[in-house]
Amino acid sequence: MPDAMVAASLSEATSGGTTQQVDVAVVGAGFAGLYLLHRLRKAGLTTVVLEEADDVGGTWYWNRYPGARCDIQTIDYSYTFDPELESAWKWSEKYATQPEILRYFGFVADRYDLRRDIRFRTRITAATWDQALERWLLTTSEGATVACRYYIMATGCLSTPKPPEIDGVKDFKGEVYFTGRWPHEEVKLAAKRVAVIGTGSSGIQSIPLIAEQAEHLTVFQRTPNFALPAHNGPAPADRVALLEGDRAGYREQARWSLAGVPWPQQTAVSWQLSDAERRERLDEAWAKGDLVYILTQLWADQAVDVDGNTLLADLIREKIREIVKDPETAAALTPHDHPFGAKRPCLDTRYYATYNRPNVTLVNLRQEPIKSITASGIKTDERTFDVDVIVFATGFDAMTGAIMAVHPITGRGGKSLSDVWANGPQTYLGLTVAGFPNLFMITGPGSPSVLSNMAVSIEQHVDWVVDRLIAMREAGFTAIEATETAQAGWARHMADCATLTLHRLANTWYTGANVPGKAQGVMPYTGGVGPYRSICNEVASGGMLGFRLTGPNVAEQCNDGEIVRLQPDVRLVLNMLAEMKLPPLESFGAQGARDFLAEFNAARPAGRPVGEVVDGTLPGTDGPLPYRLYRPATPGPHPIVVYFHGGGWVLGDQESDDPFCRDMCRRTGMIFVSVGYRHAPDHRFPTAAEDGYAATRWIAEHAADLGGKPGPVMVAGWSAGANIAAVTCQLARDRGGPQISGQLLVCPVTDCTFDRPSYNDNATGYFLTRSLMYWFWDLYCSPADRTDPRVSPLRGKLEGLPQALVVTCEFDPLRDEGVAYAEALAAAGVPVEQVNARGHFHFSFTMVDVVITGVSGRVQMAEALRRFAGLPSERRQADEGVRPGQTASPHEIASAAE
Ligand code: N01
Repeated sequence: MPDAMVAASLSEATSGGTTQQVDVAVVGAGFAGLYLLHRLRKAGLTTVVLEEADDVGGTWYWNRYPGARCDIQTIDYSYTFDPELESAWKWSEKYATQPEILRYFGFVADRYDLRRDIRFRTRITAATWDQALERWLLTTSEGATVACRYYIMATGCLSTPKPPEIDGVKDFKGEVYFTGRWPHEEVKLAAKRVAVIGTGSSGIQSIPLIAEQAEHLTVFQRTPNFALPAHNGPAPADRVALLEGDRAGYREQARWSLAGVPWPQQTAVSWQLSDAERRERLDEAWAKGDLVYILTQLWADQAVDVDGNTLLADLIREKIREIVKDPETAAALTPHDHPFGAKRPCLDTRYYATYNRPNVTLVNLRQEPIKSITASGIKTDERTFDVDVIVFATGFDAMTGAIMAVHPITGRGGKSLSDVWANGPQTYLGLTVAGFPNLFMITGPGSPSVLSNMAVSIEQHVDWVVDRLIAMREAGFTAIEATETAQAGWARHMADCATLTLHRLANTWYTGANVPGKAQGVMPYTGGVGPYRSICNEVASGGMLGFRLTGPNVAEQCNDGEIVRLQPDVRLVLNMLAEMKLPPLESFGAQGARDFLAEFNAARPAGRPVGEVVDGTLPGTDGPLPYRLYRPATPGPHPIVVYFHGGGWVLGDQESDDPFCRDMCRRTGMIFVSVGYRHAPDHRFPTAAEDGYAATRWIAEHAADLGGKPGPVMVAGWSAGANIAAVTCQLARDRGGPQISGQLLVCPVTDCTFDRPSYNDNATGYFLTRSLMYWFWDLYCSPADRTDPRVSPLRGKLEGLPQALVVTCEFDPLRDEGVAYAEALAAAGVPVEQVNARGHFHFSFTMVDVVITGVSGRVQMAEALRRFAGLPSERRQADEGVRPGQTASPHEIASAAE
């Protein structure tokens, strides 16, 4: 509806009351709101910003407590959209104080003349979508109502302070302060007895400064947090040189990094480093005083693997004990309930040392919870503390609070956002919500937001949204809305991403756990800033995938679908491979492809340590075959798994699936013997199959010599190796042994036809291509032999085979023949479990420590092998996540983690 008609209609509805009509209304004049206003104006869109405070600054306007500073280096925590702005402003410190940051926002507001479109001291009291007018109608606490075509929440993630949830706060006769709503006038704490409740970032930043002023400070701590020294001072010369040497390159690197700060991806894994090397890395990071560095740069597995994380957390715990003199206080300050980084760690200035001061007392609320606040102070289960001042550093209703709790938002058909989000926030890209047309959120739940440098994420969101509005205007569209399919797909992708990191293993404001009664689940996007940016770009370039666009004079456009169906790490691997623009593997020739593979494997993360790795040879039918044996660190004898590597009967050797064999050896507590069977084209069909059988027979006969348990063995394999494992089971049944108690077939080749749907759907773009498979088959097996069960086990007799686990991957050309084999085994009465790993590709499970989301599949494989061997289940809590065939919401993951 045109503006004039909207005006007439609104005038009637409000009985002539005033309504401000704009293209866009923005809530909040903080980091995001200011940049939005600037960009929207430049795009020629009339805009009003509504701000509750009486000046710009957002979170930096409200959080004025002593010690408030940013904890991302300020050179990274700045606008980057205008190089002239960058050179016009110089930060005075590595981590700027709140007053300096606030001055910066004032400077930006003045430089771009932003204040004239900001209505200060104005709260939105309700926002309702009027479908007939195609406008959001906003009622406000001050002045005219607003009618806008687009409504953008730039409300920040940590804007709504959480009530302290302690009885008796109103009875207290002394002074009460909230760090998130600190007074503008000076707060005098000298000669006063002060209590601080809460030891998150706000508490940890303010406690040392309050301790310096107060007569006595009592800190009430419920959960200790990890804090690292900031070592504030001038911006580090090396970082400044890097920035100034190539400003554009530096900023671009930040935009494509994982956390929004240009540090490279760490490649060394913890188990490759000695104790001394790990300690040295921690000492270096400790001296650097950089949160993102310590969160990402020590070793590659620190944020994704519980064991890798514990190594780091233990070193930090040592540091705390070194600083805090009283052992009981040190113990109380040392976190043990969450992995390092899973809860937001803090940067501090003399935080731990503050507890060595005679005027500071720590009260451990885990031992003596607060009962109530009284007129004179704080009462715990055991003691009463009389104080003059209470400072609540108790945090925020994070991520959703400012969007949802501040005012009712009513979308299409009277849908309330509070109802839609009752079980946790549902968004598409963290930017939009199905059922709420023309509503956008900047750094909303479902976007990297608080797990990133907010400056980078805000600019990316603002640019994406404004660019879309411009494109819509050019195409004649006036309304945009996410589809339910796209939103559900995003929830699935979020859940997949949540299994990548350890955030799911902590009860934090990231998961909503800090607010009683709030739905719980990992709210920020854990897949990283760069990957997220590429997804947003893909949505736009893919015809606004997952959005419905409408306009008065154009046909509706809806390119519906899910933007990411691959597991997040699989997507990264495939993108990386695509960028390498490799020639097809088969074009190298057999030896060239083997050399390439060896080089490729040399660059992967080293396999994890096991008890012992022994190389040997065993007698094959025509001479010795090499093998590599992986023995667990636990006392033997262990059950034995005979393993056959992948490589299309042409590539690979007994070492080429080394990380997988190590991982499975550790998970199962079993000996893995990886067999070096002979390869095509030198040794064609049925050599590989016969070698596999001969090796299994010899290993079973020599189990005790190898340190294994005498009795049945198990067989396992991946790809063509799984083909050999399956064939070995058939031969063992038909040739009178050896006894095999179970078969693990991972992405097996089971048949020689190439016409199943998965061959058509997944034979390009997922590395294992149709032409590569043709090449393998041609080198190994003549067409006349291909229906022989020794290469197409699906065509063999299946009765009487050992129990099986068949693992297939959704995006694998071989998926359907694996499924067919499992179904045929079941039909033949063989006990079989079949798992189809959603979002995975042919290489997912053997790319150990690269495709992190493959862990849950390998957990299932280990469980199956233990079952085959008659051993009890041995699941670790940290491995629990989404089973590969299933979907779980982030909320289910959090509760599983609990
Ligand atoms: O809040 P928090 P914050 N009784 O939720 C405790 C950003 N930030 O304002 O952990 C007793 O982290 C609560 O205990 P527990 C940064 O992202 C950045 O400090 O729930 N205690 C916890 O100790 C940060 O993470 C900077 O058991 C109660 C504390 O209060 C986020 O804002 C500076 C309680 C709350 O910690 C939030 O930080 C400041 C109760 N009833 C903040 N209720 C920078 O440096 C809560 N607690 C940029």
